[in-house]
Parts: sequence; C-alpha cells; structure tokens
Amino acid sequence: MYMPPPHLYSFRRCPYAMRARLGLLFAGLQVELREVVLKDKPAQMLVISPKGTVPVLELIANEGTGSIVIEQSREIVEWALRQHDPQGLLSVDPVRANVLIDQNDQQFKYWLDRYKYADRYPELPQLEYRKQGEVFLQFLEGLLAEGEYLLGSKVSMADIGIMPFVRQFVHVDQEVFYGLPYPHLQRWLRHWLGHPLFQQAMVKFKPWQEGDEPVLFPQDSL
Ligand SMILES: N[C@@H](CCC(=O)N[C@@H](CS)C(=O)NCC(=O)O)C(=O)O
Repeated sequence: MYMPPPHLYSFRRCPYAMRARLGLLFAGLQVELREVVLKDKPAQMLVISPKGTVPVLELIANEGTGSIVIEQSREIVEWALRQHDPQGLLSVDPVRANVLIDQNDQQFKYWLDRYKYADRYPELPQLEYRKQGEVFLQFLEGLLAEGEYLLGSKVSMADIGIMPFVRQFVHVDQEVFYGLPYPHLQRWLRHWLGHPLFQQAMVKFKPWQEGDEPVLFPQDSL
C-alpha cells in the first residue's frame, strides 16, 4: 500500500528541529519538509499543532484513518528510530540517554538561552551565564574522556539529542569555546560538524507555502 511521506514542519536553525532531522536521517526515512518562518507560522501547522513550536511531524492518514501528529522533538526521534534503526541508537542505554537529554533540555538550555541572549537578561553578566552552562559541558567532557560518544563506543540518542545545543552554545563565541579545557568535547563536536548526516540535516530550504511542490528531505533517499 502506498504511504505518503510524513510532513515535517521544521526550522533549519532550531536545535530541537535539528535533533528531529538527525533522528529521521539516522533512521533512513524520507519526509516532506516544510520550512517554517517562526514569525509567520503556516496555518496548516497551527491547525494540527496549536502550541506552535517546531518540529512537528504529521503522519498522513491512510483511507479513513486520521493523521497522527508528533509534536515533541524527542518523540519524533524515537518514532523514527522505532521504524528503522540500522546503527542501533535506541539500544545504547536508553535510560541514561534520556536522563542526559532531560538535563540538556531542562537545565543546560536555560543557561544557553541566557548566554546567547545575554542582552535580554541583564541581571547577570554574560560570563556568569557561560559558566553556568559549562557545568553541563564539564559533565559531558568527563563522559567523552571515557569513550568516543557520550555513552561509550557507539552513537546513541544522547549524541544526536544534545549535539545541536552544544553547537549553539559554541557558536556564541567559538574562540572562547575552543580555548576552554574541553579537548574531548571539542573533538566530539568537530566529529559531528563534519558528519555527513549532520551536513545533510543542515541543507537549506526556502520557506514553505501552501500549494508549493513537495520538497523531500533528504533530497535523495538514503
Ligand atoms: N519541547 C519542544 C520545544 C520546541 C521549541 O521550543 N522550538 C522552538 C524553536 S527552536 C519554537 O518553535 N519556538 C516557537 C517560536 O519561537 O515561536 C520540542 O522538543 O520539540
């Protein structure tokens, strides 16, 4: 039976959407990508997901069954890898992977936003925000001193779930980051920045509008 590709509402620079795109790429799945402008979200997305954040994955209905909407980046990653997980990401210590991603999303992201937009949070100097964010980076550094990836010798959900956020932190001031004593984290980040699937995850698309020809992501089926 023909299954139309799911729709992924995405925003290239959003770390949550990067996580979702990486999950889809590691699963070898192809979706129809709908690039969103956050200041002008498409009505079609808001109808299926009124909370208005990206990423959103819409699994298209098949003859009489309703569509299924997955509205959280972590759930999109898990859904994708449950379809197909040739590199076995889901089987690398999923409990620890989820604890690490919780720490990323609930604590590190808080300091990352303040470090990145320090002018909007004048209560503390930017350096203080960076230092608070570095508590998590130091923890990751310790893990990466033990193995190539966060949870050992194999890539896990934690790597693809956290990498986009570390990248964003580093982009605030790359010179500062590469001068900090985190050689293993620097090596890990460089590995990911050069990874073919990450590069594929960062391909640019023009914003989607209703009536556009479908744009497939990835462009070539893996
Ligand atoms: N918990 C959500 C968070 C997603 C999120 O916050 N995405 C941001 C962009 S990075 C967003 O869409 N914000 C809405 C806006 O800026 O209008 C997830 O994991 O998918």
